[in-house]
Amino acid sequence: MRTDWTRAEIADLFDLPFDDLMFQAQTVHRAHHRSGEVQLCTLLSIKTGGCPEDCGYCNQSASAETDLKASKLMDVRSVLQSAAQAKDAGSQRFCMGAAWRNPKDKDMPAIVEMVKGVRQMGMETCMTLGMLTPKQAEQLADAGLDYYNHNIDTSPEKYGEVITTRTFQDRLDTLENVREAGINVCCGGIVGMGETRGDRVGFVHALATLPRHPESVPVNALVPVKGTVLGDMLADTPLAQIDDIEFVRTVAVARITMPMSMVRLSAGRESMSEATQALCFMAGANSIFTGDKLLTTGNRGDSADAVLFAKLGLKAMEGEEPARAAKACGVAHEHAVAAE
Ligand code: SAM
Ligand code: DTB
Ligand code: SF4
Repeated sequence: MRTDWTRAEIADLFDLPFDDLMFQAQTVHRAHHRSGEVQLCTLLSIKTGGCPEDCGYCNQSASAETDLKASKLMDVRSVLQSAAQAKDAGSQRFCMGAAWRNPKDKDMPAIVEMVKGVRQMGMETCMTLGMLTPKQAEQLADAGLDYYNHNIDTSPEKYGEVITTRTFQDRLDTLENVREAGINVCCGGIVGMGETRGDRVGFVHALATLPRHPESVPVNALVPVKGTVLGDMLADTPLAQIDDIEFVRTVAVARITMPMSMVRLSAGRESMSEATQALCFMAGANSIFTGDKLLTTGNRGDSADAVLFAKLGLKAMEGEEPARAAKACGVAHEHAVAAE
């Protein structure tokens, strides 16, 4: 897979006439993925609020002026109960998120139990706990963690305007620790934070030129929350809101530049029209978060999604995603798809 994309090439993709861009994205998508299948993932906030980081979009930051109630790390039993519900609702992957700068070593035994318990239920596991040391990444790998989510969020240039308490390089360091430990990487970001087209180019470029593409790429549309820096900024300047077509373009360019990755249409679906979501699936998004809650904010809910899937003829993905299947049997990915 190409990891030598230039910014100019990515900018040219963004600039394509919309139907050419969509045609290219669909062509790449169909060469590497089963069309019409969407992976279902469920989120749970296992530790909410009171976070020492100052991410400008996040209502879980202690610096946000929201009425979100902070809570301690959930107990293992309650987490496993939620996971069982998610499995019954047809979810393939259970993603556990904590509002931490980084996990403390004293938290690791409970975290390890959560990973082991969810895996025993036959679901894939994902965690997002902030920065990890190499040792913590190894502990998670030993517990059997399948994916670790850690987003670069935006372009390297824009990053410092959004978060000041940790650097872009800190994020890359954790991603490297996760890779080194042999855990699959889930890494993406947020569109609609008042960034420029150039920032969106820089964001996709940073992902598509990582030494290995993330296996999952979540593309979030900012969920503006009152009391957060960016939520308030958008309320004051509605024109800064992302245009639907520009959002779809971002999904399409991510698909084209990272052909094997799962591209996840993540936060923001609740306020997105069905037509825009349909365009995102056509642009190569093939994974979503299910249920009526993301971590702390609302999501569309399973019945609305069932209606949308029926309208679009989409079905829940079963079995392993292509990138992992190819890795597991040690064959080039193209051969794995061709053999199906
Ligand atoms: N604390 C951990 C961290 O930041 O790495 C994990 C949880 S954090 C909530 C996971 C990701 O959710 C963030 O990196 C960001 O991309 C996304 N996110 C958070 N708040 C959001 C919002 N209001 N709208 C869209 N995406 C959001
Ligand atoms: C990701 O990129 N999006 C998810 C997941 N990774 C952890 C989180 C979205 C959070 C949206 C705001 C909230 O519900 O708190
Ligand atoms: Fe904390 Fe994560 Fe929210 Fe940033 S995105 S404030 S690190 S919970």
